Amino acid sequence: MKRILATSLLLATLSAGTATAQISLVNPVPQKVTASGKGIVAAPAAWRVICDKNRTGCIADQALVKATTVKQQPKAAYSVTIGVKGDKAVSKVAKLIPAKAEGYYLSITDKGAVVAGADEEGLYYGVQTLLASVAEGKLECCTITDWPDVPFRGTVEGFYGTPWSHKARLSQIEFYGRNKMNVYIYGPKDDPYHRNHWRVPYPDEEARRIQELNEYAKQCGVNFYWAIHPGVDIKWNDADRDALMAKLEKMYQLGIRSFAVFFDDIWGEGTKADKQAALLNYVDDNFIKSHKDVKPLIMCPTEYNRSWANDAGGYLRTLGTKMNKDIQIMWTGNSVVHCIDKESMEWINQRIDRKAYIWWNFPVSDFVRDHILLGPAYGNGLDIANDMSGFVSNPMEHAEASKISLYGIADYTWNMKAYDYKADWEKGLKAVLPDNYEALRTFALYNKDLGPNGHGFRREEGDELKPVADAALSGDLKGVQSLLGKCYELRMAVDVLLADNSNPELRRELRPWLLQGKNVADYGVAVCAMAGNRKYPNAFPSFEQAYKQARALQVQMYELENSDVRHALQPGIKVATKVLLPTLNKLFTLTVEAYNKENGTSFVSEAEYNPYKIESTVPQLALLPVSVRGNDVTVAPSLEVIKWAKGASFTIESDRNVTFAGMEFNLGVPGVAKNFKLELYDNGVWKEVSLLHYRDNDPVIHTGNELGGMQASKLRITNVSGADQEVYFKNFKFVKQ
Ligand code: 14T
Repeated sequence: MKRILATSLLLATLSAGTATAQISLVNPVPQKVTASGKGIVAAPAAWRVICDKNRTGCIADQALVKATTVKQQPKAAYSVTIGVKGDKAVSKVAKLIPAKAEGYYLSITDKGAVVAGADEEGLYYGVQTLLASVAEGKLECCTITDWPDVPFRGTVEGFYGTPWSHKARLSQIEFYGRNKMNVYIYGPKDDPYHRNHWRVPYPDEEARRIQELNEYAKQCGVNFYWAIHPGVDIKWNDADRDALMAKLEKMYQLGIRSFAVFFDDIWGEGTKADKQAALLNYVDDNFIKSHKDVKPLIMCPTEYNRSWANDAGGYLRTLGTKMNKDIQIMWTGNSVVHCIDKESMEWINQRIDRKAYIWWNFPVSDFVRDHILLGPAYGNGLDIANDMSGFVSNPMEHAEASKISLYGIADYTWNMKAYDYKADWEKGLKAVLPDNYEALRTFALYNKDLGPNGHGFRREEGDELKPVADAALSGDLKGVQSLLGKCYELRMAVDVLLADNSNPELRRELRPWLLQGKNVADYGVAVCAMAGNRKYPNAFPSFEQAYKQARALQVQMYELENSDVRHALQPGIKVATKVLLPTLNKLFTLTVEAYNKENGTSFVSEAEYNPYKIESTVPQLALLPVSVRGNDVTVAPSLEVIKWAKGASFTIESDRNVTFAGMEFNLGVPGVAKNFKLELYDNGVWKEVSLLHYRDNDPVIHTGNELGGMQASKLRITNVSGADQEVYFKNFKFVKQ
């Protein structure tokens, strides 16, 4: 008896275990799933759809028509009954439908399925769940009750750099619909009709494309928000108010029904809270609300994060009190790039007197263009669903690659408490590249962190590698072997991905990093061979040969970083920077040093050579990377407004004397050269070099002729104006002789 009980318990657990197999294909994780009836059965080859007449052709019905996994056939035995609360077709389950916006009830048996939405969106999501769960040809008998935690979920295309292509946008929108995200905010900084020429209507061609995106978004249950960015040069007068209204009306005529107005990253006249509030109230009263079918207006404030908020100035409180309550206000958190927690939500909500609409600056990489970010979306509080009105992610200009973390953001915003970012990441990788998931996973392990950056935002990378790294560096040959194994693994993954044809767009985006990944992996193999040779000379290539190869790969890594595949503005292609590459570099150095000592040789033991380092009392400049290409030494530009306090300075130090040929830099503001002093340090003395602009309206700062031929080991720029300065850091370069 006891035995039978144990066996049946075991069976029950087994089937419960496998029972999650189908539903685990569903993203986001549903709120409530109850296994029922027959467990897992084969999916039907075809099904017939039953619904009220007026429901035929709704987006949920369309999604079923388009589905390729299971065909629709009017005589099929398996029935799929769909409807919205109040429809006859679903009257029997009406009571089971959750009373939540976008919620649905779904029942799956071996005979048929019923999908009943709280509204049309809910029905659409129920159908998405059904479709995802049959994706592998099986069907799990269960009932699901589901709804989203956050009312607005999705992305804002709000990065600097090359805007997404039309094709990429269509693919994104499809992906959002499938993963139950309902927002796409169109606001690419480099679309002239969005920002610099916001008053000008789109030319026909562009207008048609926006229209097509909007139509497609409707079919996918996604609200296409069109954003305008008028703050750059807006005048607070009737003419500009009317220009704004006219542009919005034009977009309405194209079919757009959701709008946003951005005031980020501007200065001067455009930044005034009372003016912004008055203008947006006008837009809200006379445009948004006067059209019955338009979604609530979204605005991005100028002080969009806590570190920029000047509480005494009252900017946020003014928006909070003066701006209509149905206008949603965006917020990036405690700084420009930051994770969000309860305390920070409370801080902002109090000030704006409404729930903030989160603009999360991840996985955006426009400030670290040498990295690609393929890691999971983690770090936001799991208890803040009720503190926000929406949550959108600002992704990378690499649209396809961004889907890995966007998949997680869909899951997080739908069912926050259940969000398990590690499990989600695995699912996301599978969703993006089902055919070569393992390879993508291996490669992604080395492309998570951002490296040092001006926002100080870092991500976990390579924790799982640390024990292997420590063992290898302690001289344990087993450790070296394991490390070698990791390098082979990376090498294989890269080769597979370089030839992957199942997602060519992803391959195109990843290519520079794949090529660098190949270099890193090859370098690793060479370094492990050097270390292995020290213990087992017969089992490895000769030390000298392996050393030569390792050096050659160091050069190849450097050359690739400075080749045409790199980004023009922020050069470099960085892979595995957090643990793997530093480990290989250390192992290289240790191994060469030991070899030199034993053999009296003098092989170069330095692995990574950068003679320059920055020191600065302007915190925003202190972390910028310096890169060298030929005789050019450049400091990466920053996107930020730089608060350069009076007396604060910026120093570049070299580990040897440099002979200067020329220099120029650009602080983005004409006429500021007189506020700064340039000095070179040679042999214990600082010598001043003159600074000038060539033209009055040209912000580029040049140096006087005396610079040519001067020698120095340090270069320092100081704000000597006697006042704090707000400038940019657009360009910085000097040339050696
Ligand atoms: F509007 C914002 F919420 C926002 O984040 N704006 C920009 C965004 O377009 C950009 O992609 C993102 C990441 O670089 O951060 C903002 O860009 C900045 C960041 C700065 F620190 C622009 C100027 C800055 F000073």
